[in-house]
Amino acid sequence: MYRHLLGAIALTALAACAGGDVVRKTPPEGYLQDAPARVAAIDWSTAQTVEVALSEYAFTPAVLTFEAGKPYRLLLRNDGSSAHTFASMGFFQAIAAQKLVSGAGEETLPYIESIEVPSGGSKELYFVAARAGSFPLECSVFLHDAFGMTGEITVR
Ligand SMILES: [Cu+2]
Repeated sequence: MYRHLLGAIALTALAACAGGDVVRKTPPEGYLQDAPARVAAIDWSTAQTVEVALSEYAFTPAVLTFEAGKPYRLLLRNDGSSAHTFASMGFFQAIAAQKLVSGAGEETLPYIESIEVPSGGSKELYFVAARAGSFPLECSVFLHDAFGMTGEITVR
């Protein structure tokens, strides 16, 4: 209970400095504990770019597929008029993230729960896919998932 409370306080503090992103510097339970070694083993010049547009109320494309062992640059672009998030805990637990780049700078080796993209803005996530599976994707802004802002991510 006490541990959970501390975790919640730490998360709130981190979220406040990262422009709406929920990111931690040490791997929470369920995340890849060996992410730094996986990131170090990759030739990042071979990263394939995948672009996803966020808008009211959709991800385009809404179905994403990545191959385990391959590096990617996921470019999240908000074409809408309000902030949206790219939230998929299962997916974030299945990857080793090298860095999350935004206009404000970059976070290296982030353990991500949610990425927020402001209206008109973009963020880039460099990651290597690791664990196979299918994971639900949603925008965590109130009611956006109910309006259809959902998707699915597969790592194979
Ligand atoms: Cu949204």
